Amino acid sequence: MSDRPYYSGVIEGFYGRPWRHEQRLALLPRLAAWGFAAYIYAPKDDIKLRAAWRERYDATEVTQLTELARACRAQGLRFGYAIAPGLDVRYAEEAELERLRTKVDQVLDLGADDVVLLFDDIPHALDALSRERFGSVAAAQAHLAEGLFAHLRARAPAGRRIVCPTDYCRRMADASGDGWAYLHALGERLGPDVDVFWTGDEIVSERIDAASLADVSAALRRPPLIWDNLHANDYDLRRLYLGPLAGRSADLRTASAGFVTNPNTPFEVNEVAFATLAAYLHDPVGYQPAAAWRDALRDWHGGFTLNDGNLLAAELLELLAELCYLPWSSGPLVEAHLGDARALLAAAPDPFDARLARLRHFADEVERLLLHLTELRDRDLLYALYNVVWEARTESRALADYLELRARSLQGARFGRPDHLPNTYRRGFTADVQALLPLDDDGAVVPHTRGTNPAGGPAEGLTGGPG
Ligand code: GDL
Repeated sequence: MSDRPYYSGVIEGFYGRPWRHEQRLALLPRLAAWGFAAYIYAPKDDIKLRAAWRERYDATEVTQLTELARACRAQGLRFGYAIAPGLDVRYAEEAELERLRTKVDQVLDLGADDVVLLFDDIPHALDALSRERFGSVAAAQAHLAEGLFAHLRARAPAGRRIVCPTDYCRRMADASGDGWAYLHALGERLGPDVDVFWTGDEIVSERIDAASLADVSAALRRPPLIWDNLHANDYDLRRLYLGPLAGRSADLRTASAGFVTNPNTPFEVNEVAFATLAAYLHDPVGYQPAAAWRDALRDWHGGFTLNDGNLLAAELLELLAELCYLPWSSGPLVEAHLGDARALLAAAPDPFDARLARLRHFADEVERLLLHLTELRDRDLLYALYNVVWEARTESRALADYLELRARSLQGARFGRPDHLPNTYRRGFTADVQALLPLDDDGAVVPHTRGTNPAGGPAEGLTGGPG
């Protein structure tokens, strides 16, 4: 076990549009109130953090980062700054280490507490000179890290120093051939005061527990610091995650050096991710996802004021969160509706089946949700939710309509929805490829073969067809 305090908080570590300065400033008091220890600035698309990591921040950026550092301090939060030189750094050139030190000095000067060196999502390859000098990626990265950290130990001894390895989850370590040797070599070379990030068995892990950390802790010679991507949505921007933290065991707390969450890219929709993580970290043993989820929604509800001054109906907020739940499932009631739809599709058509009426009502409710959301006073919140709820509305209506037609034994009739231009619904490059490569129930690709109906969606006739 490490003698350093448990590290907890939020890492703004996703791809896509970074949060705005005012948003970060607004977030910090909330993070402090939830009891988190730190905020880490790590947006992949701050160009000066990754692609142009050698470039110094300009005067405006320095002013903002300084304000951020001050605001963290005022809230009793640590301010972590991440830098990701790995796309093009030449490890063997000492001048590169000097550039890294100079850049990191700039953010320490403006008040950063902790420094994170990111080696995630970079090629597993070294330039010729680095290969010759270091022989392995681990040795090259450790040289750069320890070169930087030796400087930081002298300059900012109270700061935390964190590395994100190139293999940062079990799947990657298993897949890359020498992944475990890489982690072992890194663990051997990094000072014992350095923390190492780990996202679990997967990049987005359904479960993380102490047992699953045993071998990686041994390889790294330290308990990892959990970087949780449970609520990250940057890999599929058609989705949002508003379900509770779940699948993180109580024994994880003592088996890890800390826990930070990398949440949904849209700033406005992370209340549930943060509040439920806070509840879990506060009491990992007593943590109940369903109860924490309801508490979080209750606290978030005040943000859903409509134009007429009333709040969005509580059951609609719950429906919203159920539609956008967790990566592997919708919320329990929405799953029940999906189960009804599957059962109806498998049964003989029956217009009096009660499930049909329930699905019609469900489509009406999703419609009502979208309608009321458009009346939100917080327009940024609406825009963050818009696409996802719009699609949910369109698809739940299509499902109800299709099942209705089928129940009346009219499914052979081609119909297009009156509000769809012919052949525009579910089209575009990505949708077209998804139709060519549909998934089976286990998520494996089953290529569409001529004459069969692609899996994964209501069948014939819904698009109106090209003619
Ligand atoms: C990743 C990236 C992260 C991204 C996340 C989810 C890590 C360590 N790195 O691979 O920036 O937001 O997946 O897509 O998780």
